[in-house]
Amino acid sequence: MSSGTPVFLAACRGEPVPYTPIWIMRQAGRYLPEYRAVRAKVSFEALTRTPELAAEVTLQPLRRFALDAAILFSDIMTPLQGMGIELTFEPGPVVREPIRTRAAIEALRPLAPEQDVPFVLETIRLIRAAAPRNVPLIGFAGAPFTLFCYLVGGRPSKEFEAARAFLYSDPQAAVRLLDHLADAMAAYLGAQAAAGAQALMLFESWGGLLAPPQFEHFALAAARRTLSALRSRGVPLIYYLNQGSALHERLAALEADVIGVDWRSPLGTVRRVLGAGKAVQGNLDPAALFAAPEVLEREAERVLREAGGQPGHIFNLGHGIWPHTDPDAVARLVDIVHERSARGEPGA
Ligand code: 1CP
Repeated sequence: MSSGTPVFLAACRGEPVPYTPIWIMRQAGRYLPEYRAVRAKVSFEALTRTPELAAEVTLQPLRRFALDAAILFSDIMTPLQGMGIELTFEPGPVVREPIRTRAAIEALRPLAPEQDVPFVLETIRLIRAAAPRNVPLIGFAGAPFTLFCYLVGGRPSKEFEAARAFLYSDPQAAVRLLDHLADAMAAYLGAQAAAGAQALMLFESWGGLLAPPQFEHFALAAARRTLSALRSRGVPLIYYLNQGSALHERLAALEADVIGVDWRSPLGTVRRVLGAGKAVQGNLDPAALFAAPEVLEREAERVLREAGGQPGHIFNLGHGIWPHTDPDAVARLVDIVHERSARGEPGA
């Protein structure tokens, strides 16, 4: 690691680090009383559209915990509003007119980030001006297929029946919509990097619903389109795949530096499947934060051990932190990860 490179960025690139960096998906959120105090006064949507407030809640967890990265406070659906999609957060995203026809796909506008989502770019500038230098800012977007699930399905769902049926009933139209979303997210993430985001992450929360051939043909092809367009930005690219245990072998050739892994797959297995060129991020079960301190410690050590004491591991949860988590458990987790990994145990 060259001196001065933040530990999180070095780990993304697979360089040796003095300790394993940690950040937590949804680290700005309802489990923090200071976040709830802000949300008591404004709606979620107003919060994401007011740069001073979105920057403030992004910074809140950094004041409490020695986290190694910040993540922009926004939502994966926010840029779609800029493309002419009407939606509300209830609290999950609900699309007023789900996209089901070729005409609806052709009517979608391309995204022009500076005009359509200037508040996101301004939020990034404010965070960069205020965040500690050794805590890089992660920008993010929804992966095309995950956005497709909400756009076609219309609302949160366990199975996303309408979206998955669409892949089979009109595969060409599905690819057209996915390509459109892939290009929009490439523009969106590129603008985030230009505004100061130091790593870019795609959330593929629903890719794990697909069988391997459909995952490859629809979800992965679209994600690849987005990531390839971002390669030249020179910032680490992270692809988080939820419920991906049957799909990891397909990710070895993806243009991402880091693969985010849910808690169902042991990191050792994932690393073997991905090969040496990729870093991994994860993958503690969010439920482990409810365990007694010694159990949490044991579980965190197990994740470090699975990661193998090799460079290229960023500690995280396997999915977003739950709203009723005790913040003190997060403080303990951050300390455990830093202390154990700095001592070189129990990885080696
Ligand atoms: O009213 C409220 O409190 C709104 C709740 C909320 C919040 C706090 C939503 C609606 N989005 C967010 C913020 C958010 N969403 C962040 C913040 C940055 C952070 O600290 O991590 C991020 C990264 C997201 C990303 C997101 N949104 C994902 C991908 C990650 C994941 O959870 O798998 C997904 C799938 C969404 C959709 C969404 N938006 C909101 C909700 C409640 C949901 C999930 C709906 C569902 O279960 O289908």
